[in-house]
Amino acid sequence: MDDPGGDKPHITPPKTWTTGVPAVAHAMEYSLEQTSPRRTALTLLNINQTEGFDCPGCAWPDPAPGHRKRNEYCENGAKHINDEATSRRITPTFFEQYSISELAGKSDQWLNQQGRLTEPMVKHVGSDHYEPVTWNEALGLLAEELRRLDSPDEAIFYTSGRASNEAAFVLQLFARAFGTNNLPDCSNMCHESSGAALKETLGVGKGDVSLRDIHHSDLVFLVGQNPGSNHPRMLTALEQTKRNGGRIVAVNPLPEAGLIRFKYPQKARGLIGRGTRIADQFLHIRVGGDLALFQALNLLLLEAEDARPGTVLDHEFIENQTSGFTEFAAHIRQLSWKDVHTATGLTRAEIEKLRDVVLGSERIIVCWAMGLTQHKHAVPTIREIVNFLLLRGNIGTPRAGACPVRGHSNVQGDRTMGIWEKMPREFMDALGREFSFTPPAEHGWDTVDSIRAMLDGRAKIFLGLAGNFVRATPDSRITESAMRRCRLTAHISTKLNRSHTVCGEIALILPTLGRSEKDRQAGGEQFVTVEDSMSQVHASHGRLEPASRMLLSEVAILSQLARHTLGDKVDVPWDGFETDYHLIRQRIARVVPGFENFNERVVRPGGFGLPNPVNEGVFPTPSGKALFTTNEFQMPQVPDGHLLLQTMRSHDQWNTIPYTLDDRYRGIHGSRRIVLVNPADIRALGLTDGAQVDLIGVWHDGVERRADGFRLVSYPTARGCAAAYYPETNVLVPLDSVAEISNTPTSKGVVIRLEPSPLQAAAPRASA
Ligand SMILES: Nc1nc2c(c(=O)[nH]1)N[C@H]1C(S)=C(S)[C@@H](COP(=O)(O)OP(=O)(O)OC[C@H]3O[C@@H](n4cnc5c(=O)[nH]c(N)nc54)[C@H](O)[C@@H]3O)O[C@H]1N2
Ligand SMILES: Nc1nc2c(c(=O)[nH]1)N[C@H]1C(S)=C(S)[C@@H](COP(=O)(O)OP(=O)(O)OC[C@H]3O[C@@H](n4cnc5c(=O)[nH]c(N)nc54)[C@H](O)[C@@H]3O)O[C@H]1N2
Ligand code: SF4
Ligand SMILES: [Mo]
Repeated sequence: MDDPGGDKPHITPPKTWTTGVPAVAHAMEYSLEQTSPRRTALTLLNINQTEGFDCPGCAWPDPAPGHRKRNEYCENGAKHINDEATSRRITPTFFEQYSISELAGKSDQWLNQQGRLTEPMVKHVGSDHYEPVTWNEALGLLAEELRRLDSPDEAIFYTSGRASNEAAFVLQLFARAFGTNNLPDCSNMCHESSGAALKETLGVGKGDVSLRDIHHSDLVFLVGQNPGSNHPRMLTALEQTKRNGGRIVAVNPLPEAGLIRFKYPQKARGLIGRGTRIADQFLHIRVGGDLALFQALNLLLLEAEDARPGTVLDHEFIENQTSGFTEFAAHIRQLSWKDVHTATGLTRAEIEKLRDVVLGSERIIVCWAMGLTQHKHAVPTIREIVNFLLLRGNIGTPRAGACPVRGHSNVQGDRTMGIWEKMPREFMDALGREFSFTPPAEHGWDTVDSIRAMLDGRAKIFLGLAGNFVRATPDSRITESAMRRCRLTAHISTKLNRSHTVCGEIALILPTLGRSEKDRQAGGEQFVTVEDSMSQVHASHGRLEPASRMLLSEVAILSQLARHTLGDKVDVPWDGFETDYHLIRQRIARVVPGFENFNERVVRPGGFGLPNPVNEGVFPTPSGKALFTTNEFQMPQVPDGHLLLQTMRSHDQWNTIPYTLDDRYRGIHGSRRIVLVNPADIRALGLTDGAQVDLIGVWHDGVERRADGFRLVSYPTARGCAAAYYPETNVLVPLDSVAEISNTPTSKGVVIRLEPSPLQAAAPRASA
């Protein structure tokens, strides 16, 4: 793939602080490159305002209505919104000019930079070009192919977390009325491990912490998370925590800028001076060492209790509200400090210091993201964090709890709406009752299983609601060949991406409105709803003129597709849904618990919070108690001469889409084919800083996985570890390397070796 300008990286020392004036300037620069000053101003004035649209960036919550600022967004939110609001357009002439094979040779960045998709397009069997098609023809064709399948289970309906609640509800209803639970989503690659661990131990697969809890907590852990780039406004909340006297501990193999110091751009204090120091303690852990760390911490707490009985553990809570403590404690007491040191790279003294911080804190919150969820032992790691929180009664009480920080702005809402290949029985029964049909009983395929099914011909049609499936998924080459084996691939998208260029025999581009745009239907202007990382549900009103008059909303596309495919086979008012989204919300209110009087409550400024029984001290587990679990000690196994690679985001990208080739806070400029390695490891491997290397994935299936032409950058990452950007390195993540239980690809635990690159700098890249 072309890598524009990727050959001349410029490396500067990593930053030790985030945000402030440069961040605002960078946001404006990118926005003005994409669109006019007027449109930029309009988008920025409407982000995260009660009458405006929800930021399409991450799922970090907004402050309560009376507490919002005029500019309630971060640098990256501004970039994400203006990437959507761009004035650039892709018209049918573009697809005449470029064949699909040519487009498949372009970089992710180039494809995104071409602008908004404006008209439905089709690629017919045998053709290498997309050509214009009417909506009726496009949806008619897709419906006909769906009806021709031998079984509804030969179809896959993927969702990425930007889709609204309304679109998600309609999609899952359509898929189930059609007859399948094949509803994989980006969550399968994201927080699936969090959901699995929390559901098992606490009975609810979501976090139990509010913004207010964060502000007033005594101690907040940030584990496996880079908030300075990926949840920037979280730093504002953490600054508040610190002002209220709380402390912060960061656990990360990289000393990320946002974990160290933060300058707030909208206050004088952020513009001058040194800003707020964020982390009081930074634990420079090895990749994959977090299970060992929390087991060690739990052991130290048990020993502190032995030394001063009755002063450390919350016995009343453990006795009345939990089960499994005795087995857990017996197991933890066998922990070996040698193993802990090998797994974490931390000294006992560092962990003892952490214990002292914990002992000095009454109420504790643990926040985490992809650094924990994308490991083979992700679920046990998060279960061990739950053990840690339970020991001192830090669950189900204010200012404390578990906080999986979600990625996509509505990824949590999509799940609540039923986007899941294995929704629980109660949901399926309620759905069936409401619409008088019997939803399929068998679980569907998640993302990894969907790829396997496409590979061996069990799946024939792929429809994506948002997202970029072939770049988000592991083992890029294998996944692309899986997609190419399909009879039909179709994508409901705002922007062009690589998934549109990796086609089945027939392919469709179904262009749609973005969240920033006015959504006019026969029943008047519509709004949609979303749920943030802290279970707050609120409305999002588009404010811009649509990018093209030919665009349909996601709800309209899905409702029309359902009508084309199912006719009146099920008792669903698809037309009504398209005309007036209140009618969808009425049905959601009757199917999904917590959404009673949805239409009335969601129009209140700021919306409403979904109830979480854990906050009432109720644990809907089979035993009615919170569960201590016994987790076998595990750590990644890395042979000598190899490194453990984590694949991560740069500051200037949105998931699979790089906006620029810079990663400012880490001091990387002008290239993404960079691998960060500790200087001692570079020496030990006999390599030199700045060398060109290939990354070779090592897995036991004998397939060679290679990402070539990377520049080696000496960087303060933990020993034995390496870091490089996703999606360029997805080619190295084996499809079969997945987390236990959650089946999440192990994107943060890839065993690699480095080889000096045979092709030196200048040659164009051939690999994905
Ligand atoms: N600007 C921007 N914002 C985003 C996104 C984006 O692409 N761009 N994506 C959104 C989405 S969908 C998501 S899920 C979130 C992701 O948000 P993050 O989870 O912050 O994203 P990653 O870049 O994957 O970063 C993982 C962090 O975990 C650390 N890490 C890696 N391995 C380990 C480990 O084994 N242990 C520990 N303790 N730390 C580890 C890395 O050094 C890095 O700091 O961000 C959301 N927000
Ligand atoms: N190696 C590795 N792989 C990973 C990860 C990792 O850390 N490392 N992270 C994983 C994670 S956490 C996630 S969440 C996934 C992300 O995977 P996805 O969610 O599938 O990918 P995105 O890059 O967010 O999708 C971008 C595309 O969404 C479309 N889009 C944007 N806005 C809208 C909209 O409003 N409506 C519609 N219909 N389309 C829209 C655009 O066409 C855009 O090109 O990737 C996963 N893959
Ligand atoms: S923190 Fe996330 S949701 Fe908030 S403005 Fe930034 S990108 Fe948007
Ligand atoms: Mo994500």
